[in-house]
Amino acid sequence: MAKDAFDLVIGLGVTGRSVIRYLVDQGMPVRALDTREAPAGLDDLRAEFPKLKIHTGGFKNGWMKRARRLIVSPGVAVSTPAIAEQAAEGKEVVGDIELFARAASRPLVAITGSNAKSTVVTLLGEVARACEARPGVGGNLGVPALDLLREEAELFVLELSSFQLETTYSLNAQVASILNVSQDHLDRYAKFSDYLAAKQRIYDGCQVAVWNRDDLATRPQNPAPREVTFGSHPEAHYRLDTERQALTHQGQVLVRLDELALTGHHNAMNVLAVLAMSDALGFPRDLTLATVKPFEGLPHRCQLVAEAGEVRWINDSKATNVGATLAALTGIGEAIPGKVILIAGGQGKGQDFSPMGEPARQYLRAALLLGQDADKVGEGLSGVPCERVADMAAAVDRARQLAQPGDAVLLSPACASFDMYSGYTARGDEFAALAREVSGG
Ligand code: UMA
Ligand code: ADP
Repeated sequence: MAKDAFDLVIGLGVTGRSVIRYLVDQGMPVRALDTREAPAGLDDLRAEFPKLKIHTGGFKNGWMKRARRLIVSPGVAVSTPAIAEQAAEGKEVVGDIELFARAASRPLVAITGSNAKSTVVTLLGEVARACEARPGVGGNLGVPALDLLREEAELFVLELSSFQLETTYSLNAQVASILNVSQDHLDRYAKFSDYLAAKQRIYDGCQVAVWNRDDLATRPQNPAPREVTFGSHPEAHYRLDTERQALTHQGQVLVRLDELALTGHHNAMNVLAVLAMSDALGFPRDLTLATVKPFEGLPHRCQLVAEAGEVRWINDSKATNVGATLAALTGIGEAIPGKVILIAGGQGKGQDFSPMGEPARQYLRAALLLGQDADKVGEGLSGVPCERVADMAAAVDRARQLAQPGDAVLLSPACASFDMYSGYTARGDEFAALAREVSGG
């Protein structure tokens, strides 16, 4: 390496910090930049790495040219001209997951999908823990991947986003899975096929591919050495058998649906994926089933937060795309005696909301729409009474007036929250607090 060569870390968020920590630990020369003038936590970063050269407020031309390698955070598009120019000149452009993949010496389970990643990663992590496999669990969810290398893990379970996969070349997972694919992040991808292609990279070099038999976009485009499927399709290896109301493997019942704390078709798919991956890793079935059965799911995902006057208030703030809201609408619509009052809207990320129209007409009493793209969501819900509301308090207040016994008030926005909130948790927390208030605590 040339004497003054350095790696340039782009983006000073959670990922950038983990990359800096990792490279500094390796004794590698590193510099870092952020396109914002004053990224959050800059002072802490300077305190942690007093010698680190940091630039803020844009791409520093000289550094971009002189760096031997660019390590780009997932929130920064590699198509950004300043980065694309360097890549075109042959400079190596990678992300944190590529560095992780090159360094990790333990087996890896890599999981992506438009929805269900966090649920499946968390549950598989719990299964691995119950089986004493000492998993390091993280990635797009929770601990950034490179920080996991500091733990004494025997197995890694990573949630990976399409953004992370775009800059990854050597994943070589033992088990890899695309759980499902539906429209998302179209503000970042020119075409849906680009998003899909990013997701497909998860299978590169994998030993076992676990894919969704009901969703052919999840099938590896290049055949994997071993492929295992899940779904409700008759040919799925791990199958939701609606007649027997059970999850089966090769026709044998593994668990009845009424033994699971998780509910809804989408969660049946999630449990099947976990069962398939657990078997692929050779974990004992009894420990796996004992872990899976009582798992209640994560907060902000179809979570019951209040109930009064026979009205249920359900927080599904993590539904930041149409696919997730569809799962909630049908799952909850089918399960309750009454109708659903849907609270939706926010940043639409270029999605088409019309797939929500049919289940909305079937299950909704009304939709209360808020945020930047409220009108676009409303266009997808033709035939459903829609009202525009100013904020969450107005939405909850109006929902209280509309709700009848047997109904559910569902926050499932199908949109990102950043127009009004710091993130989906802040949005869900506000909804839950208001729901408890109107339900009498
Ligand atoms: N930045 C720039 N220029 C830009 C955009 C961002 O300089 O054009 C800077 C920001 O100023 C900031 C930093 O980059 O300082 C933020 O980097 P980032 O946006 O890549 O975010 P991180 O804090 O590194 O968090 C990322 C993931 N965020 C995104 O992919 C947007 C986190 O997923 C993830 O938990 C974390 O890495 C650890 O792996 C969040 C997420 O929303 C939860 N992910 C998306 C999703 O789940 O839908 C993909
Ligand atoms: P991700 O990490 O991919 O965002 P989460 O487990 O956090 O996934 O769930 C995100 C949203 O997707 C929630 O609204 C949840 O109810 C919904 N969801 C969970 N599993 C599925 C599935 N299999 N299909 C569609 N939506 C799902």
